[in-house]
Amino acid sequence: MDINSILNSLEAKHPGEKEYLQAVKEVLICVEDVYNQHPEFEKAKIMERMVEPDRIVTFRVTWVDDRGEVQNNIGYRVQFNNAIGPYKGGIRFHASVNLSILKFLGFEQTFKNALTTLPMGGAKGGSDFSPRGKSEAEIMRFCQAFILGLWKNLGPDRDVPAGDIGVGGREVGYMYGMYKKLVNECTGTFTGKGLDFGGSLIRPEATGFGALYFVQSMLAEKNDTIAGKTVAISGFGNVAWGAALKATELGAKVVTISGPDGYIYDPTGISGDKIDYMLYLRATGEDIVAPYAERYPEATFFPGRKPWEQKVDIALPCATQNEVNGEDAATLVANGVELVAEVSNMGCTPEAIDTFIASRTTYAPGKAVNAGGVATSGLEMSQNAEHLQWSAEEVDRRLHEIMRNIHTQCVKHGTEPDGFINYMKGANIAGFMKVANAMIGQGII
Ligand code: 2IT
Repeated sequence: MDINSILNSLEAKHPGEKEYLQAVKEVLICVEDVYNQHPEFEKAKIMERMVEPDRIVTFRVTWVDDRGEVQNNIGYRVQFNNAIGPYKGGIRFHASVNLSILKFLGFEQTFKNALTTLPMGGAKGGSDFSPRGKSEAEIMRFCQAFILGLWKNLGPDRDVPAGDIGVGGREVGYMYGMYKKLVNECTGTFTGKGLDFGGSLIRPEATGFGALYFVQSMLAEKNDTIAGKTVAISGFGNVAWGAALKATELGAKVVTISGPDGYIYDPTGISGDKIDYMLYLRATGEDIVAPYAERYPEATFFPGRKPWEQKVDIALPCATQNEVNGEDAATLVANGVELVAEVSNMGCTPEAIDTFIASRTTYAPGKAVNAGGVATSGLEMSQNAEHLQWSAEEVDRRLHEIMRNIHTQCVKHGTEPDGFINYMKGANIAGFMKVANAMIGQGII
């Protein structure tokens, strides 16, 4: 495999798609050696096929706002790869959404879903619609209009969307409601649904819980535990909430959360009702964390800054892609951070990852750490298919087992000769091998 020629040709075909090219480059570098040991991959042009989505659907989403004004947004669904199972991945509603971001997310999702061991292919979708400041009625009308443009491409054995940034239980409910009305069938087809209409217990918590189970395994590998450690979390959405809950339950102290307006440092620990308050902050729809410091005077708000400047034992980026850059990573390392686990997708820039790996800081990528979310979506699909609902204990037990298994795969494929575990390499190789073998088994299609 000639990495440079694949990247050059992708750059020529998709100029300016920087997040997508960044995600592809990371995987190519990590799997190069393994790939070259398999002449059948080269012969079947597996890599050239894997880096292009199977299909991209784009559509205009037209809706009417509360003032009666007509609004237009763009909707997308990137069906990246279904070698392992139906397309599966979240929907993102955010002003920054573009094709490059959804292609990077769909590409990552393909390997992440492979790591879960469940039969799910990779996809991602979304819109440049910003939920910020929108009324409940506007959000419902937008979700319905979005599904009018997409429903023909979905189905329980074809493509099963879920939530992501800007899409939570409420939005999934509105999209699923419209989808069900159009197809007149109660097949699951969305995950992250409400508990009363086919949703799974633990799904809201699953991304954060799964991440902390993964962190526990990473620490156990170093004969360490999480109790008593200080943790910096970024973001204040669903993922940050689940991570804060589980970290606190396991005896760690969460000292930061953040929003687009800056970050909160609470040296007394963000626990108990303070974690519930994150949900309230999110529900206001204003996308700011500053009010936390007014409500809890022991905390300080740092406007326009990121939490990575605080001295902590563990850093958990839980907000969005590239939220930890080279400089942030250098600060974390200089302050003696012991472990960095990306809970957001591609939360670290390549410079940040280089800094962690060069300093032998224990670091793991989002596609391994945050796979508990989509894994629990897979469990929701199983429950829907058998028309049953499992107990919270049952779902949590399976989630725990899946995260332990992903950790084992990373260690198997990522342990370097000096004993350092390169989780990025391990996750990429394990995910890649499963997708590649599935593609080989299904012929040239
Ligand atoms: O990035 C992700 O894995 C998600 N947003 C969840 C996807 C899913 O289908 O549950």
